[in-house]
Amino acid sequence: MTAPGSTPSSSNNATQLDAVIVGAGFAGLYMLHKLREQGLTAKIFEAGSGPGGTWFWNRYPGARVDIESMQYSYQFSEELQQEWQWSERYAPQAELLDYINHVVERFDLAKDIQFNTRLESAIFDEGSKRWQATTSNGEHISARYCIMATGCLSAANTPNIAGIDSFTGPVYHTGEWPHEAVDFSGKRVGIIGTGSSAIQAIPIIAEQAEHLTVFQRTPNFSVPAHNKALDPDYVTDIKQNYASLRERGKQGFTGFDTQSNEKAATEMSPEEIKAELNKRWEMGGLNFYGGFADFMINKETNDLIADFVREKIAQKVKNPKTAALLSPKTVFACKRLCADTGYFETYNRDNVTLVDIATTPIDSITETGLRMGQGDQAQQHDFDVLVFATGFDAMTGSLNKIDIRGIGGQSLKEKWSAGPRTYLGLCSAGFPNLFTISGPGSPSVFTNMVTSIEQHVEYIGDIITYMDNNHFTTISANNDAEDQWVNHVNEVANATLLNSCSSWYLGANIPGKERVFMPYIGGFPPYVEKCNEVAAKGYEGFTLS
Ligand code: NA7
Repeated sequence: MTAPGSTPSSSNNATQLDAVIVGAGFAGLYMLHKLREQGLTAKIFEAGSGPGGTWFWNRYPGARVDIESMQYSYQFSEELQQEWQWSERYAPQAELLDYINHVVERFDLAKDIQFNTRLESAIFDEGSKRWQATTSNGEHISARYCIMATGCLSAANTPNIAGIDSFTGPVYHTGEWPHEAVDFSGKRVGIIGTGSSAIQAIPIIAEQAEHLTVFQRTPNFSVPAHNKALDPDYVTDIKQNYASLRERGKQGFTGFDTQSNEKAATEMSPEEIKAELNKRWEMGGLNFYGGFADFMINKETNDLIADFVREKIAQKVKNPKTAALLSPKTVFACKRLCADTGYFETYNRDNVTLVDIATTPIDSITETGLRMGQGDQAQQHDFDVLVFATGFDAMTGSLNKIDIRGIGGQSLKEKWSAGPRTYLGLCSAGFPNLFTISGPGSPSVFTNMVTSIEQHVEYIGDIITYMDNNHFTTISANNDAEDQWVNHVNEVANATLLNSCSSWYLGANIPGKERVFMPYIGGFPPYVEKCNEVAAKGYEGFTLS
């Protein structure tokens, strides 16, 4: 075993580390910083050629964060949050990447990151109690801890459509966008998907392209982002008392401050409800989540919001048939709410066509476009460029790409074949010293990801300190604690309306994937309280040995 503080070394051709970290996004970078501060040797392996995770890969036109930048940023360093200047309410992808590069430089992280390298396998060696990992470059690593900072939305999903390779023009996926600018001018563009990525990209592509055809399977709820340049006085105000905003964020259900109304709609008069809806519409973005305390559990309240947004869509889109097609039929926020800038208005342009692929599904991709329906019903749509905005194999996709094997050679992918099983979203029984940052079963995507990541990183750091102080070699989640947590995650999800649609939260967007609600939707504060209780009881539910 490598003692904490030792330098990485190679023995038996394996690089010896205290911790191997997979992924150089927000999670991996802070984990590296944290462990180095604790005196451990750690190294990040990252498939991309640079840091940034989500913000490295998702470079599609219009990509920007949907949580306000003053909150969607690290809070572990007061100096960092004071010195960084966000220019817009919702930072665009390029600025987020600048921020991440600044963090890498500021904390001198690059020397412990290996880019262009995928972790291919991580096998727990029961004899040495160490993780033995191999990379895409054929390297071997031996580490006491294996920390998966692989992200919740990192494995891009390209649907398996017949003839997919036959299209002769350029093909892009929003989640794997090229680094060089893509010029759509004078081009006929086809885009498949109308989720958050498409809703951000469509208005911008439509401005450039000769013609844009949008292939929609399910319409989504979207509210205006009201993005704008940040007022310097507002920024100064926040920075003078950043801690109080951060504290309000942590007290909020979602881990960010939405200026929540604590009342359920049932406790409000019709006038109050109307005023609240209008207020939320004006606030814009995911602040909509803070309008009514009962919108996720009470169908009537949910209908009020859904009808309100549907009415707004009908007002924005001139062609009533198009407006009806764009009008979501699902429960509000059953799929993640989108925040847009001129999305619905884009359909008023002459060069944009909306095509319903729910009624007439895509049959195949052809050399010149795609074909819908079959026989007499078949329709051909031609374009020069094809964009897949078809999302991700969420929460488990990036973990399943790695051959992870724990006690007795058990594969994590096999263990999770009927849905992911974790204790607190952090550890899975039978996989000692393996941690997932914002893994399935943690609040993750239902919260401000950066806040959740920081909580996980600090919690993992504390576990490691506890183990070192008490001379423990391994920590393992107990089966019964895991069962109870999985049941709790399911119970909480089942009490909401969110099981009622085919969202990526449920894995329902991936054919063949078990339909299980993966994130923990009990709220950030109760989750943190549970984690803290577990720690206070000497990591109850874990076996330390
Ligand atoms: P999403 O939200 O999963 O959206 C993917 C879109 O692609 C959605 O409209 C899907 O329709 C559509 N899709 C997926 N597969 C197909 C096939 N086979 N045929 C036709 N249409 C398909 O991904 P995004 O990248 O937009 O956003 C992911 C998250 O990133 C988002 O929630 C934010 O958190 C940021 P469907 O709804 O499945 O019918």
